[in-house]
Amino acid sequence: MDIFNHRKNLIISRYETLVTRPNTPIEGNGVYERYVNPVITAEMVPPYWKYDFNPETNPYFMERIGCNATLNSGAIKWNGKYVLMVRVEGSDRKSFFAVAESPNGIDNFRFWPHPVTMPDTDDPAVNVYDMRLTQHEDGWVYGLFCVERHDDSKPGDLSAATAACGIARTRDLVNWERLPDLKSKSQQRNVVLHPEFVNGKYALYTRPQDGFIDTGSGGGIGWGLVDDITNAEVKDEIIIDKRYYHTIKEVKNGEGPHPIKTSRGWLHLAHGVRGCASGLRYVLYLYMTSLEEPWKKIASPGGYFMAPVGEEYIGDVMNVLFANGWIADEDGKVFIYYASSDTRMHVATSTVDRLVDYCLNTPQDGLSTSESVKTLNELIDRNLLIIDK
Ligand code: M1P
Repeated sequence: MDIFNHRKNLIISRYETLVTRPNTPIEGNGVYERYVNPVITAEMVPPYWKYDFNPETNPYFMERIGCNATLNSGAIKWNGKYVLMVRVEGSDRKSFFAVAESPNGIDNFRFWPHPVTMPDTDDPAVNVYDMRLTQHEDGWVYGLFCVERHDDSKPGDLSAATAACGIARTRDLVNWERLPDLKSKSQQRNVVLHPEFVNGKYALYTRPQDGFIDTGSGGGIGWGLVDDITNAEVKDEIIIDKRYYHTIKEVKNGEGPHPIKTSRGWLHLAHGVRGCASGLRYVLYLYMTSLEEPWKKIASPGGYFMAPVGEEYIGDVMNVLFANGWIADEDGKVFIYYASSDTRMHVATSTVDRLVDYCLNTPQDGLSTSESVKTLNELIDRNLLIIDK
């Protein structure tokens, strides 16, 4: 067989093996189950996105357009399928959005034929990433994402960038209407649209930050109301989930996907960041807010909910878990889609009941060693009474 057909068959067969391999859960700590395989990797991007399939122009069947990573994905249940809005990063470092769907949420994810063609605003971005999908009660599906541009106030610095919140909406996940970027007093990343109107207005979870990387004086996850989503402006922002010294969110934090409505309150998934000798460490945590007043925190379990394990530590940006998508099924099952080390996508499953139990019954961070040991001793003493019997 000639080299073209030999390589074409090999690449297609490897791809088919990967996208059809079954995934199985790993028994864990009772709060959630991880799965044996990642759900989407750069190798699961369709071969016809990477290779020129014409033997005349590509006789060696060489890759023409490389894919570096598949990461931080929004999620939505769509026509009965589990759909991810994947951040695909090319080997040229540019990210774009592409939809992948699975019949069961844990394996057999396949990309739709084309990536998303996202319209630009009058001020085109250099890079876009990390879309949060919200099926809003106004009838539209919104995608809020980070829009990155060079910071032209620093002409000599090729690493100087600015972050803003891009806003677009759709009715089919294919055709998008781009709205003006969010106006706010500071740079923004990790902005998320709440699914319901609050006091008749659109509500946003924000993450005010002084610079592109540093949150600086930005105190944590913010909350602001917007009168008109077609010209969105946050005039007043309050901090609803603060950063604290010597916690998992000392350096920064950010809202994940939009919260899930439960009978006990809004259930939130977020990421927290702290510094260590090897750089920044990103972990996931949960918290809850009041049903009636979603800006008021009612539960704040201490520590992280998920942190990297095994190969999750390794990738382009080490020691990172990041989540901006989850799906709650009507039967209460929850699919948590998270990326590890800015490289690949995974799923973990749980239920609304278990996650709410975790939030309401995990001790809060007492903010000192003494308080942590006191809390631990209380559990041990209660347990020893039971075990000794
Ligand atoms: O590299 C880790 C993450 O860094 C940023 O998140 P944050 O704004 O909270 O620091 C984002 O660039 C995110 O995409 C990335 O995964």
